[in-house]
Amino acid sequence: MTRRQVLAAGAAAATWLVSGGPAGAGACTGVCTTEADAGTLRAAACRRGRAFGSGVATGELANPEYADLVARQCAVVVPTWEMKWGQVHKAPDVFDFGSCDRLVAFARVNGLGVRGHTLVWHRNHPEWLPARLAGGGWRDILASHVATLCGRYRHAVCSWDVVNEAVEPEDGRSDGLRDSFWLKAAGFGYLRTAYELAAEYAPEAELVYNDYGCEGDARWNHRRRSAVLHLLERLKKAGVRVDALGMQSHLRVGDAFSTRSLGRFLADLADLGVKPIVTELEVRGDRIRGVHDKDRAVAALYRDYLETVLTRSNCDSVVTWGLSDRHSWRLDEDPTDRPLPFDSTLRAKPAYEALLAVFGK
Ligand code: 9MR
Repeated sequence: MTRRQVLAAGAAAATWLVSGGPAGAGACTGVCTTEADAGTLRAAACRRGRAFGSGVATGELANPEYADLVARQCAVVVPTWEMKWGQVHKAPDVFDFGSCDRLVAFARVNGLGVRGHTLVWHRNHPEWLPARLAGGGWRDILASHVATLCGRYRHAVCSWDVVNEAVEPEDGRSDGLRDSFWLKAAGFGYLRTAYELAAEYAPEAELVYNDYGCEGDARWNHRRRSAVLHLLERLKKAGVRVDALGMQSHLRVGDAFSTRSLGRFLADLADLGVKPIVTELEVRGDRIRGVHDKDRAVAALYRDYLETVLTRSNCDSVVTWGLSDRHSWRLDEDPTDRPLPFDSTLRAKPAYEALLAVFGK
């Protein structure tokens, strides 16, 4: 089946897909091959036992040139939208896997792994969810959601963002947790239960806690780091499996950044037995004028940041939030920004060279 046939075949292709081959062996590095695609980000990362990938929306793959670029450069894809609760679980007893199945089928046909994003989040949820959780049935609702998604994609998803963005120090709680509708309905129990369920229904997958704001060196970054470490420690003490911290890595040139303090945070994670992975990387250069200077500055931060993470931890997966500037969510704020490795015409930029160089080290 060709890539385009798979995209057109939709749900039927996914049924074939989920009844297929073996599950991923924990992390997404199991999909690495380096033979056919020398010179790509995928090959450069795989050579050192790491997986490179990108966030993708199914609709973007309608462009064959872009689909080819993703298939060549990536070992892993992540649905940026299609797997979220609001898309797949629109009514309590109704699941819609149409666009998600097409993306997963694309991955399968091209030999790519899939990172699942995300089982629990306080955003992009269906309207019915908060009231139902508050009504007391949170455990059953969560169980049905996790069992259905993890079960359906058990043979495709090598790594799950089980919970996304559960800390918010600004909410003023002493434990640093976000005062979300999840927390209000279930307390800490929703976090613990989400990981217990994921371990049960996705036993072969890597289980990740995913969050933003742990990369930089501003005061708010330090507060977020503390809250994240506290949460991870609590989950570990509760006896649940959390394999990795997904560091979203939405970076911006000019923000406070220190390799030393990032190194300390990575050491703290190692003490907890939690591996960092990079899950949604892009670098905004909106404060820099001129394409040439902007591209250089963006590439330099890609290099400095990844060099720190890759040399000071056991990070084995780097995912950018899109490959081409054409698809970056950051362009909503500044349409002239250039935060991703390829420009809007799919030409490689200095950021791409920086990634290749860092992966080669
Ligand atoms: O890039 C994603 C965008 O297309 C979606 O509309 C949005 C809401 O679902 O989510 C964006 O991705 C977010 C990710 O899921 C979590 N971290 C922040 C990302 C950017 O907002």
